[in-house]
Amino acid sequence: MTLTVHHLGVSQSDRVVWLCEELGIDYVLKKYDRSPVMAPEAYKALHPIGSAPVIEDGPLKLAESGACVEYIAQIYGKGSLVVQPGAKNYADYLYWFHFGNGSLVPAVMYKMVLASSGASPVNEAVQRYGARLQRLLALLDQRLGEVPWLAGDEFTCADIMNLFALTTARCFQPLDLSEYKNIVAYLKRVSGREGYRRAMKKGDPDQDIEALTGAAPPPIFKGYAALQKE
Ligand SMILES: N[C@@H](CCC(=O)N[C@@H](CS)C(=O)NCC(=O)O)C(=O)O
Repeated sequence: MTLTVHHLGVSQSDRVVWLCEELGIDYVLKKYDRSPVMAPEAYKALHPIGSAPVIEDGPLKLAESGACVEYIAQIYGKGSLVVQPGAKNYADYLYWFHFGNGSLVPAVMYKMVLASSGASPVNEAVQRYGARLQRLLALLDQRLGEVPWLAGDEFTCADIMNLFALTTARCFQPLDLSEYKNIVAYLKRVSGREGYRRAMKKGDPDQDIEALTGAAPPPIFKGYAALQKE
């Protein structure tokens, strides 16, 4: 069977391309451009939810980043980049794997939605969700001061699940990470990985890796910036 990864440009399906490159597996990459900001109709038609990522493996069609990442790592990677039950860092792996989509991405999204609604910076919800994002980033920064990768000494799918919020998501919601020194050092480690560089070159060749993984916010996605001005 052939694994097909449907990748929407500048989106969280970059995780799946990255995983495939880290694993060095054979896959077909189908790319779609945002139109102008959301997924184009051809992408929406892939799955009832219409959001990226979507993968296909023979008759199987699967969405949700966490499900796609687990499926590929287990089926195609034979458990590579996964920490197995019984390992001393198994619970760390589970926690940080789910931290990405369970807490970090939603916190960045709340900030983005509130900002685009025009809410004042002193609005109670803006303050509350801003404080939540800061707590999450502080915890992440503390963790990365203790270990090089989120599950411990080794790079795993937990890293793959979290990176989007720290890189590509900042093309929609500016986030300066300068005060989080360990996160900044981590992003530098990620940017040095061959698998990550290959994935970005194949999936999002127009994105500047150095800008995405730097402390300062990367440039806002063109279509989104135009929408904000309307
Ligand atoms: N929890 C889902 C979220 C998927 C999601 O919202 N994807 C965004 C890309 S960052 C998307 O498809 N946006 C375009 C659209 O909804 O039209 C996952 O991790 O797969």
